[in-house]
Amino acid sequence: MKGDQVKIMKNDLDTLCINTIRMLCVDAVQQANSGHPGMPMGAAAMAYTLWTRFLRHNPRNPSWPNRDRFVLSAGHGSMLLYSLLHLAGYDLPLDELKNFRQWGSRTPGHPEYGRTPGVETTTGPLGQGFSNGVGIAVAERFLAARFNKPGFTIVDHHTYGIVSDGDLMEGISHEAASLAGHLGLGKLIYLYDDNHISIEGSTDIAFTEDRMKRFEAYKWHVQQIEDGNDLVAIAGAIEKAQKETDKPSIIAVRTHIGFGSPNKQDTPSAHGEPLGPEEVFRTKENLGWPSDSSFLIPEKASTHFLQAQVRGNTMEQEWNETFHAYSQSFPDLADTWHRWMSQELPQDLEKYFPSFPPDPKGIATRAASGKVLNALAPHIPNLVGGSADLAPSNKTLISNESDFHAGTYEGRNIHFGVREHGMGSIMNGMALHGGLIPYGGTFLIFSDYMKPAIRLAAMMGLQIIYVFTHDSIGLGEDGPTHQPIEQLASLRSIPNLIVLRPADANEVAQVWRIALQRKNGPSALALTRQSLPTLDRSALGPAESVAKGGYILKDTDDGRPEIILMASGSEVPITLEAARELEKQKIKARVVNMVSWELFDEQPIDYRESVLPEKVSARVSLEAGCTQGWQKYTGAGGVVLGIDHFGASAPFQKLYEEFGITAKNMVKTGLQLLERKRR
Ligand SMILES: Cc1ncc(C[n+]2csc(CCOP(=O)(O)OP(=O)(O)O)c2C)c(N)n1
Repeated sequence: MKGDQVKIMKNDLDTLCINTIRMLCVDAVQQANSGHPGMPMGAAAMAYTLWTRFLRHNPRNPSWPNRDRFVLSAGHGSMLLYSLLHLAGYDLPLDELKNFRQWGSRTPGHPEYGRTPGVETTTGPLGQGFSNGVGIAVAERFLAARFNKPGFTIVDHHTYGIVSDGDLMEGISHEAASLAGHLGLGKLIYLYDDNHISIEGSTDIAFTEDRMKRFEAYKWHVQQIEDGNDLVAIAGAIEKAQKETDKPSIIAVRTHIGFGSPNKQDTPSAHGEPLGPEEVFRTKENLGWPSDSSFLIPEKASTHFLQAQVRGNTMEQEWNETFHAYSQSFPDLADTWHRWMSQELPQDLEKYFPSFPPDPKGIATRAASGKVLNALAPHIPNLVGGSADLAPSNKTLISNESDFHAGTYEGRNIHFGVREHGMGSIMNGMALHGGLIPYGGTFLIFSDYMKPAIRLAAMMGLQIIYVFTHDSIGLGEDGPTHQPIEQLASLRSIPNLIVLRPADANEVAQVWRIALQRKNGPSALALTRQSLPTLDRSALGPAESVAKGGYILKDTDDGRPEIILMASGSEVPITLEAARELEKQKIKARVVNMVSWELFDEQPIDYRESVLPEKVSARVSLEAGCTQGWQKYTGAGGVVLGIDHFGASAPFQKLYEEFGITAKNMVKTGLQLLERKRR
């Protein structure tokens, strides 16, 4: 061990610290026999510079609201982040690093939000972190505009990230970069790990455009550094980036994947596999590190990194004092701040929910959604969002509110542009920041374009509201490319996402209530383009029952149906018509409105049994989408009516008729079913 100490002494403090990061990553990947050592080895120097000289954070309180955010977009390099968190003194003991990628550890293969203190977002799907960072920076600007007052800077932090070749190749980063440049998000600073290597080899095989010119065109501030170990150059570039307050910044840092490994540096094999015991030994030797050590953290390095705790405490203390003084001068704003940060809704919100009188002509549920949004928005000023260029169709615009754009960041209407994927991921970032309830609209069909971001929102348990309109063939003439078929089923298959398909205007108010109250996961509203009657509830189940997901909308006089008809959204009025027709034929039919499968499935068994009694096996469901999944409610003895093929371009009434989404078909099916059961 004596000899080891001598070797270490040869390093200056910076090199010692950087090699500490590198070797922790190498050792953890080797121990797990799985993971990605190369990226952390190459990016360690810039990460070290950022974390020890610039990042304003408090390892003792990872949720200090005004901390700088750090996003490791190249999530496969997770060990880099875990090493930094451990070394800076977050609650992540060394044993967790030794347990990298193991069951129950706080060091999963890719960073997972909520699992590890200090991890700001779940990354791994390349490009998502890049885009989340843009959303975080959007939230920072909005909150700064709303809360800061002369002499009181409450919100004022940077959003930093390390992004990789893969991040910059993915389309989503193009969308987010374009919007970030347009919005002039000057406090967003990315370090690009420009190591020229991805999995299949050199980036030359697939990625040869001038990336930095691209970013210049996006209106970013661009810098390049030739040597990824040149700490002076890196620090200088970050300083310059901080000074550029009108543009987001990217600093391309030429690094070397697997830096220090004699045989694997600059090769793709350093990307995603352990170096192997022999090469670990050689690498340590090469970097002047004790070659027989494992998970070594030299004391000098540890002391240096841990200064982050002292610095962080002081920073947070100062902020607390400022906030205390702010609370005296602006008590209402301070109170609002606390409510926003804890996702609280106004206590009197209930009285602002609109109700809609019965109306056979009715309105489209998208239009009702616009009315509900506009009735509630003035009372929920942290409800911030927009649409991917479809606001007039999605009815997502908040009237009498300004736009969020460069320089005027207090606006609540965000124009995401035709960038569904970027929008999804930016909303994730906004929610991750804290303080906002983001919502975003597009056509239901294009939920496919943002699905990876929806999935991550659900995984992270973020409160986000998706306003998906034009939710079926009911959109008519735009044809099969625009008509959702499998989208409802696809969204319903995502864990922790709830899909809500209301049947009339009053149910729209209910689904907004549910989405606003749901703090630990996203909600997707599926809304119609076409008008739906506003149901006369005097003889029907109340719209409030939507909270249970599925409920008896219309029952038989004695509550003992022979057949159960069920539907969601725009097919509910058709189903009511079918029930009336069956009644005329002396058949007792119950209509169940299945607004949300997820919420219904959460109900106690007794409730579910009361809605769908086991003994009534004659059941028919109707939904203008693919039939997949409805069998769980109709049972093997029931019939699922739906559309298991693509749509067509025609007026919607014609499409409903041609595809059998009619009361007539439901009645016929129901009669046949009863007949078969009688035989
Ligand atoms: C959306 C997405 N597609 C594919 C992958 C699988 N993947 C992980 S890393 C990687 C290559 C990334 O190369 P680069 O970003 O340059 O990382 P480096 O080789 O520098 O570690 C790929 C394709 C992924 N994580 N996310």
